[in-house]
This record gives sequence, C-alpha cells and structure tokens, in this order.
Amino acid sequence: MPSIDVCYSPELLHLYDLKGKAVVAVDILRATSTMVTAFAHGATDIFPVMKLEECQAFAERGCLIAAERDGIKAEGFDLGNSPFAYMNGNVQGKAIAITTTNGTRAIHLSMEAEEIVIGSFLNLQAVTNHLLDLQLDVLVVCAGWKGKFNLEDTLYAGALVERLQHAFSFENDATLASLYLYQTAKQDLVTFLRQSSHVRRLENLEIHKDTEFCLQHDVYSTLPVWKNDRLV
Ligand code: 3SL
Repeated sequence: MPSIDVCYSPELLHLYDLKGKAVVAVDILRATSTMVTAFAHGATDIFPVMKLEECQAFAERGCLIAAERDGIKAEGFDLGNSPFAYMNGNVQGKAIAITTTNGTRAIHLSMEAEEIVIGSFLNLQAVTNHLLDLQLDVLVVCAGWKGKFNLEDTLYAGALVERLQHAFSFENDATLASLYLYQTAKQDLVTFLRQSSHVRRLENLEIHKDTEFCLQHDVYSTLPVWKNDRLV
C-alpha cells in the first residue's frame, strides 16, 4: 500500500525525500485554485516562476503574464491571482506565466519529485482519482504563508487524506492532524476559516468572494501536472 504524508511548509521540505514520490502542491488561497481555474477555462500551459522579472520576460514568448505580491496584482502584469480574473474567456488557448508569493515557490521546491500535481478543493476528486491510479507514495506540500503554517492548505491535505485513507497508509502526526482538522471543519469551511490569517488578509484588501469560491469542492475535473518546464 502506498503512503501519504503532509509537509506543512516549503521550509520543511528538506526533511522529506521526494524521489519517486508524487507531490500534490497546494496553495488554496489562491495560487493553485487559480491555476486549476485557468486550465478549466482553456489555458494551455502554465509556467510558474519565482521572480517578477522572470515572469515579465514570458510576455515576449506570447504568454499572458500574471503576478501577485502581498495579495494584490503586481503593476504591469496582465493578470493577478484571483480565480475570477481567469473566467471571462481571456485565457482560452493561451499560455500563462505566473509568479505568486508562496504557491509558485512550493511548486519549484518540489522539483525532485517523480510527479507534481496541482491540488485544490476545486479539483479534489480529479487529484484523488489520479493518485489512486498512480500508486506512488504521496506528499502533500502546503505552500503556507512566507514559510509558516496555514489552516487552509492543511484542511485541503485533510480532505485528500479522507478520500484516500482506505487505499493509502499514514503513520505520521502531520497527516493525522490534517485529517482530524478537516473532519472538524468540513461542515462549514468558510466559517471555520473566518479568523484565519490569510482570509483576514484578503478581507483587508476587500477581496471577499475568492475565499468562498476556492473552498468549493469538485467544481472542475482539471488535473494540472508538471511536464518538463511547465504545468499542462
Ligand atoms: O501566496 C500565494 O502564492 C498567493 O496565492 C497569495 S494570494 O492569495 O494571492 O494573496
């Protein structure tokens, strides 16, 4: 039976051996939810990059360029990091380069894995099905916030563990804690997360509807995976 484990922050990744494993990279608010939404609305490729300048250079390759810093769209970019900005037909048939504070970093730090899958509540069942088929050991890599733990990514890890628990073994406390947290909160994730730091951060920026959107389960069947130098 393959195993599942949870890494609460990219800063803890040095404690894990990624070789031969499937990583599920997750930044519920909002990078991976937005990537899943972009693919669901017709984006062809996504290049997650670490730096603003690196991202800007993709414009010359005909990509849309997207950037978020401290929750807001960076100046001079086509798009920010709200999933709603990717829904009006503007990304259909387009490649996108994106840089965000935590989400794109979590993806880059997972490069040693055999497979990297982009997880969100929006495509939870698609990720579940894929991992059941794949039969690799799984590590859920939570993007957190600037190296620190966050609740929303941990809740996602718990939701994934709940769906995989009959087919995967887990003996570590991080996985158990994620599962228990999700089972406590799942009746109403929006209320549970109301006091969480990133929800409050977004509320302070007058970003209200993204949280509710990103906490919906199984809206899309999209499954972004890393191939060579991009997500497809
Ligand atoms: O940190 C990130 O990668 C972003 O998802 C943060 S925000 O939701 O756009 O503020």
